[in-house]
Amino acid sequence: MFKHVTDAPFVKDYAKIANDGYSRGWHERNGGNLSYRIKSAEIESVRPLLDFSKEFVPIGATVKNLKNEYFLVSGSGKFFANIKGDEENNIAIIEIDDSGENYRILWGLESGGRPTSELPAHLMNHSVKKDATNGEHRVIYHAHPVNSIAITFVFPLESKVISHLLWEMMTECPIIFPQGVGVVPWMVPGGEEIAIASSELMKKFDAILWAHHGVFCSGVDFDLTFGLMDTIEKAAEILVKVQSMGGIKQTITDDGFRELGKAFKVNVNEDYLN
Ligand code: 2HA
Ligand code: ZN
Repeated sequence: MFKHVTDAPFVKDYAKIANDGYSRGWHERNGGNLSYRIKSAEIESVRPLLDFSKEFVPIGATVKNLKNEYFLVSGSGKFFANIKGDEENNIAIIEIDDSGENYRILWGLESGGRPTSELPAHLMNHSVKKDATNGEHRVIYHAHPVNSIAITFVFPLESKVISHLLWEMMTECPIIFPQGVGVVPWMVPGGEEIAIASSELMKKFDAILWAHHGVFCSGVDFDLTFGLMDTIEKAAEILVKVQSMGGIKQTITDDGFRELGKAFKVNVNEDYLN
């Protein structure tokens, strides 16, 4: 049992990752959002500090398999720069109701506010990933990393093309994201349409590139999810540099990717190899 919600390790880990993302330059102003599906032992460890008196309000999506789950989420319009050290005003613990259609705030956003504008996309992605990974994935992370956005102005917006290029940029990429990266064409953010498009792709991918906007990643814990974002962004940065030096002159072959898959016991997505 903790004296403050902010003493709980899952809240500390959340704030650390938010701050790391900010330090990387991925969260200008209120850009990006982060959500964590809280484990039951973790929610019990802070339960006496939660306020169960607020009304439930609509999510804007239906997430039946997340009913009665608890999430730690960033606040709409809140700046990642401010999360660490001022958690209670910038993030919130929310509870999903029995229908999977409504949520209420149990803690946080003390000076007012709502959960992230991308709450429908976050919860629909959690819903898909909970099923697809037997409950293993708990983190959904959205950021605005410069190079990952930049490449969506130059290369075809096709999952196969972008995935293959990113794999080529760094030998460990096909091991870290063997399925590749899904690509969502440009859409208005914050709504149901982009949430549905993203969650469709999340059935297959752990990372999605939103054209001209940013990246969505899913993972087991904060470190792995942040690590995935970081790897994709680094590969995108190398791609920008290679392109700026005149483009690819030599690269890793597709048989090389197949050998990597064998050596590291991962299934590199054969649909994306030639
Ligand atoms: O400002 O990143 O996609 C938050 C966002 C919306
Ligand atoms: Zn965004």
